[in-house]
Amino acid sequence: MDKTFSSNPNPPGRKGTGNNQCQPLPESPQISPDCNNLIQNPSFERGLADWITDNVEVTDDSPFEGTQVARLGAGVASMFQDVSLIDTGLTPLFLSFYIEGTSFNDGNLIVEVLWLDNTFNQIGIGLRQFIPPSLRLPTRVSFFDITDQPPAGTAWARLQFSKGQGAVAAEDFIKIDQVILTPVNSGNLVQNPGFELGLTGWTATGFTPNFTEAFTGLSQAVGEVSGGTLFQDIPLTHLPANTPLLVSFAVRSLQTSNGELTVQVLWLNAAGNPIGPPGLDVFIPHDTLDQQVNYFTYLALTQPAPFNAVTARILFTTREPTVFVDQVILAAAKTTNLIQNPSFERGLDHWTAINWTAETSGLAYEGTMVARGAANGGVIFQEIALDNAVGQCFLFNYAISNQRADLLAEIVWLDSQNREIGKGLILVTPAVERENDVWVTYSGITEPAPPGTAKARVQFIKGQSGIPLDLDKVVLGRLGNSKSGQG
Ligand SMILES: [Ca+2]
Ligand SMILES: [Ca+2]
Repeated sequence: MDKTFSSNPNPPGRKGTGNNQCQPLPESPQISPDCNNLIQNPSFERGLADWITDNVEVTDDSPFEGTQVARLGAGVASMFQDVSLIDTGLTPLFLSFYIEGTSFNDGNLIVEVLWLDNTFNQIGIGLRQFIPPSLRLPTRVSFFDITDQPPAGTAWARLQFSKGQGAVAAEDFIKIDQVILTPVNSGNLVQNPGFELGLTGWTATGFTPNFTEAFTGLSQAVGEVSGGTLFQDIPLTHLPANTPLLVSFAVRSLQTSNGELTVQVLWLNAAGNPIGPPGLDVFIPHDTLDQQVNYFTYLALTQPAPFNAVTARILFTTREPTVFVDQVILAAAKTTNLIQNPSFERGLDHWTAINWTAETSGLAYEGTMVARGAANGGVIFQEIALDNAVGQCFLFNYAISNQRADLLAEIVWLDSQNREIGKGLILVTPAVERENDVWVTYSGITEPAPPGTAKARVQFIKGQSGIPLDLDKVVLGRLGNSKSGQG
């Protein structure tokens, strides 16, 4: 393990100065591709290299991605990394990471993105989220958020995790893996997205504020009647025409109830009437929610807004109570989801499969069907034509459950002759021996597409295991525009 950065010469909260010899410097010059994941060593595969840490170690105990995962130890612990924003155009940043705790006894966790000037003085806060221990039953959850726009003069973003003392020291640790910080086209367009102000900004029927066991912060919305609705209208008039939206939310049920919900993004014209098909229209079955134990985080890219749309309405409808909703995100993206039949609702249309089948399931991540990789292993893939992809990076996202086998999820660049010209991303997701029917959402950001890229192939290769693995909702699309790209 690389111990160079395991001490903490510049603790979080202490101002750094440009002349401070203790100011931690990266191992090598950080050349930030302007669209890629800005985080170095994001999956802790080089131990704690590039991170400044206090009471953090790496472990091979059920990593989320790769072979290693960071573990913030018992008592107080912290880690941070500074990334250059010089080439990013100072857009807001999309944040994602994987979090796993042990129990309600864990300490609090705060994740922050701080804006620093070129002498490492803090000049603003882009994001500060309180993640209470209630989230961290020992299940696997992905976290999504978006920062504010960095102020003029921002040179660096500091991503920082700080952990408090837990109630029972022996059980008190938090694991973090697969950290993503990457430019996105806008900040979160949702007002009061975490229901910290109750239902302020929302229109609700059959939903009430709730202040127990929130996903983030201390509150959430709970739908306690069948047919309850919760919506917010988001103006689109300041966005370019036909902008697609990134959508994310966290949802939970109770194992004693049968919570089930639909989530839609509707486009409204100037008269307030819905126009065209919804930008997003999914339902999450009650058996799925019942099995999660914990919150379930969801991510999608909508269709582009129609030309005459002036408002996007994010609408949650309770098909069966009880449903808890938190951490709602809508932001401007650059493309819709480029995957055809991404949720397998039309079987294996557009997919090529060996030992994978499409199955009807009451435990789908969304809808009624999933792709199922056979116990003996197999591969499923799809090729996607890309316009003006050279120099651009892509968000890749998918959900899997019953992961008893190793799975390789890859983006491969193809030229116009269908020859492989490089790999954009390889996520290595190892088998986990627990949790029946719990969905986990994986995300990654590709490298910039190399010259000659005409297509991307998305491929999932499953190894042998005792039981099948389920895959649902595959997303490939762009969040932001590369300054250096051709598109
Ligand atoms: Ca890892
Ligand atoms: Ca599905």
